[in-house]
Amino acid sequence: MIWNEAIECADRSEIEKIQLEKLKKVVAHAYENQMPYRKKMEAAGVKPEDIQTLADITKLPFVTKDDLAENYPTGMWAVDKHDIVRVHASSGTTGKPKIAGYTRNDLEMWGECVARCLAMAGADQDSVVQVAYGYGLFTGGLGAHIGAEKMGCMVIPMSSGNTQKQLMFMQDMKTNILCCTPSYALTLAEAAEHAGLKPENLHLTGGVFGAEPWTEGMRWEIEKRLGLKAHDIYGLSEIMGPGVSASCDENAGMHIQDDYFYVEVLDPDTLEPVPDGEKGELVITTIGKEGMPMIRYRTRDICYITHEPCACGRTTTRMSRVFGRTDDMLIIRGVNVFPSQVETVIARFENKLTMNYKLYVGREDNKDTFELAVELADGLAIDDIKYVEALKADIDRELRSILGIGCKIRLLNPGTLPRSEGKAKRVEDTRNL
Ligand code: DLL
Repeated sequence: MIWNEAIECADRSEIEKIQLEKLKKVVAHAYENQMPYRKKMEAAGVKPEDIQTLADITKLPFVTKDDLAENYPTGMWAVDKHDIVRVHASSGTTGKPKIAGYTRNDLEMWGECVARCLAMAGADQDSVVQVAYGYGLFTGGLGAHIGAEKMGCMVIPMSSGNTQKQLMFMQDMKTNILCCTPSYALTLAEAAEHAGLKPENLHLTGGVFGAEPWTEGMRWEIEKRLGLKAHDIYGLSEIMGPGVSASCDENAGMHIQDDYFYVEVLDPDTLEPVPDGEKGELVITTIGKEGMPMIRYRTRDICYITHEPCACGRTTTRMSRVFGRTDDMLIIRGVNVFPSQVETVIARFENKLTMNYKLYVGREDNKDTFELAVELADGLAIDDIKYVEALKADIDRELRSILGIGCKIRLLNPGTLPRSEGKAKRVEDTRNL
């Protein structure tokens, strides 16, 4: 099913007409109501009336995650707080998150975008949709939820974790659409196998998996082990959450909701556009959002796009899967982690730890592993087991409160880690994603 054929299959010229109209509107809105962006426009000497064609977007300044940090918590909001009805947040580069505010219209738009994505995965009004993304500040749970509800599905708001219970609901409620991270889909597959369940004992037909990088190999494995068709869904909290784009049955890239997001792919060094089919940094302009419009937001995600129509009949712009990032953000068990956040925690133990640390990220039994190795300060005894264990517990508590996930901690004698001779290599990620 195509949820909104009029838009998703419109002529490109029709789509571009809508985009231009909405681009002009959002630029005027930001200029009037988003002071940090107005300042940027003034510094660049550009006014809303300078936007007369879609190509004029290149006259506009970029927004980055630093703008969100500098204007923390709500300086990038462009409406009165009274009009914000929902808040979500994701990791910032330090202890403070990036906070997004949504108006009622923004939530309506979000539901529409996600409904389109669910339809790509075969969902309809009769579907039973099990949402196993986390509910809370993370956009995954409530984002998938709002789209499934809009579609009129029966939504099971499981949130993540509780794997045995997930399997019980899947069988007893005859879940046919599963929404979760691809790594959690594999965990569920493994648990199902341990419980002696075969794909045919489940009723799954489609999966809507995203929030972290994954590979074609993982997709095949999930499809085989859960007996469903796996679809990729992309999004980010600053822009909206899940639903910016998703893949259809053709598995030929993710369809972007062109009437809500205008995308550019730029060379991350020169910030010049690259041709369709060439990899670069995805830059997104929200052309329908009120609460926190983002103009030319540098996602740091690497992908390519195409404007060719898809065999499914949709004409929307398609993006490839995400190949990586231009910054050092890691996604571990679905949670965004910046090494700088870990550094903030280490710095809090200034008399006990040195700033010599290394993060090891790997994969065991389809689960991400995450370890912090850090050197003790000079003069501290590593063989005082009681002291070391208590210190580890303190570090773990602080890390959990900032990162939202736990981490194995290894304390080392001073001088153990190799010293940097240039850029310190703080992260060893062996997951090959
Ligand atoms: O991960 C939103 C989301 C929830 C998307 C559920 C899909 C499903 P954030 O926590 O702000 O938001 O993280 C956004 O995650 O910039 C990408 O680097 C990465 N990411 C999201 N979806 C995908 C995907 C949500 N399908 C960051 N493939 C983004 C690869 C993805 N990376």
